[in-house]
Amino acid sequence: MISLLDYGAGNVRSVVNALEKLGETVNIISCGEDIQRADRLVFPGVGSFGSMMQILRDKKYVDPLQAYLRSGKPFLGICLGLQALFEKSEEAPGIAGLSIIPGAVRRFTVDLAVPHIGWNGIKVKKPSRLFAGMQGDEKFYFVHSYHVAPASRESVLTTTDYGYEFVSAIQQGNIIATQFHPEKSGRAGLALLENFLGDTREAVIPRACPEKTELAKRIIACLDVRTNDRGDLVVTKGDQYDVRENGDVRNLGKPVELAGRYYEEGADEITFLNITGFRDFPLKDMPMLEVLERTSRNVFVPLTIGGGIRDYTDKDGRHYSALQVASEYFRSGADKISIGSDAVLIVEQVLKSGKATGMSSIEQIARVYGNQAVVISIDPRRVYTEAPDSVAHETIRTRFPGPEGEQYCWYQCTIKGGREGRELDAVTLAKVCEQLGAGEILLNCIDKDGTNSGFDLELINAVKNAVSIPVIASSGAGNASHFLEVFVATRAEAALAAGIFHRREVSIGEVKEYLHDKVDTRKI
Ligand code: 1PR
Repeated sequence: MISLLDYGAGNVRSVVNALEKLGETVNIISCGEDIQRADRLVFPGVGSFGSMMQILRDKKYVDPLQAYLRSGKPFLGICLGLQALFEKSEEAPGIAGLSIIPGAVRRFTVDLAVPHIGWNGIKVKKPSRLFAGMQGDEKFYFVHSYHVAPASRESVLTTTDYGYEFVSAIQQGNIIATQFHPEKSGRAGLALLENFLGDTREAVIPRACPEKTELAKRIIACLDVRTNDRGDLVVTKGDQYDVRENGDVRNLGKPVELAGRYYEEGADEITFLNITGFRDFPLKDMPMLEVLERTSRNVFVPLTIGGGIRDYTDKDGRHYSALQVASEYFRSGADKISIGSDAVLIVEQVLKSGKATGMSSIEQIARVYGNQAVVISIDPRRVYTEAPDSVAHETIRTRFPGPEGEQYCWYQCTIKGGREGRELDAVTLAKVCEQLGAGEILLNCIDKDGTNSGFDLELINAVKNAVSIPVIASSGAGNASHFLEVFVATRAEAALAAGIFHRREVSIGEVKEYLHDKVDTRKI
């Protein structure tokens, strides 16, 4: 039996799933006495430092936790569960941490995208049983804007490079804590968790630790999901967003099975988009919740879910906030949620009124679950224009002139799955969403979707150059070389594809093999 501290702020289901996969029975802590009684404790922190410490205080967990940590019993902290061990954090000035390890938590000061999201390596600084049987060149999944800075090097177990070298795991006696998420780090992460559980393993420094670690470019598989005319939930795929062929919704497989296949093939992340979420309320018969629950039992890489995340009033007048919808998704196994149509409407409102309300879905979800948990999915389409100043939008000079020879274009945001164009451009949308607290941009392109003709590099550069959060390039991948092209010609942190993977035209493994030696990716 292993105890797990869940203070109710995010996706702990994946940690429970990973521990259960390894044969453990998990006891969820529900009071301070449970902490005292625990023999082994896992603390997966989620959300923000300030709200975490507040909840721990309100629940009267701080004293028993400190007593547990001083008892010498095994402890594994994950992400904020590592940061909590320190005295203070720049994320919440004036709020004390558990102060078990001298030092502070600092925000990244790098000229790179923050949050630091994705798969990065580790440099092991002292022997630990955590690494028994490992090569040392494995990558683990990180998602954070702050990192710990211990006062002394004694407790440092691993470091990682992101702009500069930061501490990515600590070990002090039986206290082990990692900034990365083992429960989201595929096979390597499960092996590390197993080593934590098997406390008789020999302490080692793996042989092939890198001298410098690198954040891998991520390859993401995307599953557009909807109910077909027979009422079956299917993975479908559009051709410039038209998912019907001879009148029927294209059926490319079942969501849970397909996600499992992509995990095995080496996808670094999996995204589900409930593409009719804008018209069906996602919590009504909850098929996507079940998809997430079932997927997260066997898939140990990050899961994103989008579609229908917005405020909603049902036919009986009952109101649901976007935050409630998102919370259900997080509880069911999602690590990030993605907001499409609602983001466009929010930004229009902010631009009109000149200020943010603090109450939009983006702001509320980012406040509770952290910026990294909020992805903005943009569905833009090209609109050509003759001169950059003839429209009130961010335009670009294009290498692919329009039908009338127009040299310029802007990218019009759409809502409702591309059905409705709005007077807002993708660059402005991305910038405002970043200011509101979004942590990542999923950048689709209606013109390119399903065409197999390669990513829209001009669009990706225009958006990437306007924001400092990570950008996922999406739409148009037709072969492995398109992935190389997007990583060489733009600074996108990740590339997403759907059709070529669903139709088995190119596998994720083949993409990674092609990129080998050219672009750093996570090895399968
Ligand atoms: O607006 O918050 O309810 O979210 C709806 C979500 O559903 C949005 O993220 C929107 O992108 C998505 N969506 C809505 N309609 C469609 C459609 O196809 N008819 N799919 C749709 C968007 C685009 C990508 C696709 C890539 C890669 N699909 O997700 O996977 O273009 O495809 P490719 O590699 O085959 O070219 P809300």
